Amino acid sequence: MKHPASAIDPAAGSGAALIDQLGNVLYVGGAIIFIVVMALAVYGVLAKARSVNARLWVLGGGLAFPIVTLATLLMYSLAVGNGLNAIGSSNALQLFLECFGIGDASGREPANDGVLRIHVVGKQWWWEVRYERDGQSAAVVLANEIRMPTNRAVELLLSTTDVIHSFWAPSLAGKIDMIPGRTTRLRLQTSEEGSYRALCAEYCGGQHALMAMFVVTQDPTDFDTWLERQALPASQPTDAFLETGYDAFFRGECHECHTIRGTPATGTSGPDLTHVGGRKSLAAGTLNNHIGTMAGWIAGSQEVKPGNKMPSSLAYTGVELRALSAWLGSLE
Ligand code: HEC
Ligand SMILES: [Cu+2]
Repeated sequence: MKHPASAIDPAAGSGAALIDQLGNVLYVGGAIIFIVVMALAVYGVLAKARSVNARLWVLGGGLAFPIVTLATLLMYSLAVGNGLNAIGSSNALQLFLECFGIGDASGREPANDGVLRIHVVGKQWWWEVRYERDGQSAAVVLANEIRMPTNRAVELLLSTTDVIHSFWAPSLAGKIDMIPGRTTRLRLQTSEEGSYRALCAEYCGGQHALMAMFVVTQDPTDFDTWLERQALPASQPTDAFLETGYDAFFRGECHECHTIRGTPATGTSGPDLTHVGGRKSLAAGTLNNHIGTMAGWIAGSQEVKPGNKMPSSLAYTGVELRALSAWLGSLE
């Protein structure tokens, strides 16, 4: 199986794959130049002074060679960097040749048509995720998980409400900071279905290491089905047990911090829980999502992630806690 977060084993057709190709050229090129220079140094020590043409070496090896090599590498890396913002580019060499007018760039779409926009807001220590639909910037709100269709460009608009965070999905794209007062942009695209891990890559306080999430890439039809479902309000409890869970939620302080669309819970300082049961992880990639971890998180959030902004809820009985966890788990 593919590694979920590896810059050297990137998802096919992604920005990370372009960066990987660029990296390989630089590593191999650097290694070859190092070997040649070392060989020349040894030769210089051993050879008789007279057999060396000093002028040729200074002008050729000291001036012409670095200028040509560095200029070529600069153009190559600029071409790749530019390609990361274009849609449908998959090959670093092709992008480089296009700088000289070689090859066909006409299949490339202009930057902004038909792009799916997703807002990602960094918080200490979780991620709010909002999908734009029909011109609405918050048509679908969730947390700690991004889903996107394969073979389609997605534009992330990244911001933060507190300190600097940094979004890095190593298998999919380069890293970009989330800076207070600014919106940064990052393009994601891949042809490969999978579940990739993203992490916060800029120290942002005590639980920085537990600020991760998943980027799930899926078939466009599956994605559309998923997005339709995310736009719906939460389903009502269907039996007495889930009803107990629902009541437990509203007896506690949960609704002051969490929104569950379709219920009276409209708090905004914590993640939107409308479809929390359908997510892969809890608490920003910290726990796999199932009834056991849900109960553990509710009763022991401060043990799992000390200092995070959700208090542990110790007032529930075992049955209430189980029912509450089952109800939240049913919100898919
Ligand atoms: C004071 C505000 C606050 C209260 C009260 C609160 N939470 Fe939270 N909750 C948060 C914050 C903030 C997070 C994100 C924590 C993190 O991952 O760093 C969170 C995370 C969660 C998550 C994980 C969501 C995800 O997608 O990762 C669940 C589930 C949850 N809370 C359920 C509850 C329940 C149930 C209650 C009531 C017993 C509750 N919360 C009370 C603020 C709150
Ligand atoms: Cu962070």
